[in-house]
Amino acid sequence: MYAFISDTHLSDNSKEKVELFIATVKLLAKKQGAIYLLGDIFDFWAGGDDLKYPQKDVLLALKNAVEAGAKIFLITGNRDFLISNEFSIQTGVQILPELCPLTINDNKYLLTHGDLLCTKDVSYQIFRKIVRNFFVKWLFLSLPLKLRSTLVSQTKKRTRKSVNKKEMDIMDVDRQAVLDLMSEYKATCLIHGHTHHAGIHNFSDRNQKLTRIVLGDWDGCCSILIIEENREQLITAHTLINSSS
Ligand SMILES: [Mn+2]
Repeated sequence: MYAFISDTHLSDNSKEKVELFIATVKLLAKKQGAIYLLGDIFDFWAGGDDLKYPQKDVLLALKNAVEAGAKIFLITGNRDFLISNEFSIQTGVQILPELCPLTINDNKYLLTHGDLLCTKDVSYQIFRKIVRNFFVKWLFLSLPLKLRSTLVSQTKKRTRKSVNKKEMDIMDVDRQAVLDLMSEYKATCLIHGHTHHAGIHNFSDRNQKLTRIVLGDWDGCCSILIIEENREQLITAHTLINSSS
């Protein structure tokens, strides 16, 4: 069983979500599944030394799941791109590149967080390039944790303001960017999150049938994509847990 989750945005004011996430990971580990975390699992990751709630609990849950036999992979999102190898050492979770091909039963999937696909949001793409620069990351991580936390909450406030002003269309994925990446990786199904608009979109390009599966956030539908026996199902974490109890 393959499970895909993104945009849980776990933080210290989302205890219910944290518990649901931990229960989900535990259950998937029991089923010996492969879990793909596709970014923005944490509302913000300020560095490996920021181990207050919920980071500590989540890390422990992931470590236990790996020890119980689950294979867990993670692609970072725009909120938790500072997750580093240290995280991998602490948990046993394998960190994947921002674009990751995956073949399941001869089906070619491409996994990504999704922010890379929003090419119409030019100001965001510039910001993305700057903050992901190695030197900028190093500089930020060498600041004291308290200062990093202050900077993070200020940036979050500012982003919320600018997001409110931007049109929906600009912040959604760009069709051409999707087609280009899928053809580059010869993928027939793209799985991503980031936009929080859960759904399965079937379309075609040059006579080829393609699919784009968008994972939802965990404020609304708490979505999980399950791929099992060649079947793709977008369900809620609650449905998964209830169906197994
Ligand atoms: Mn995101």
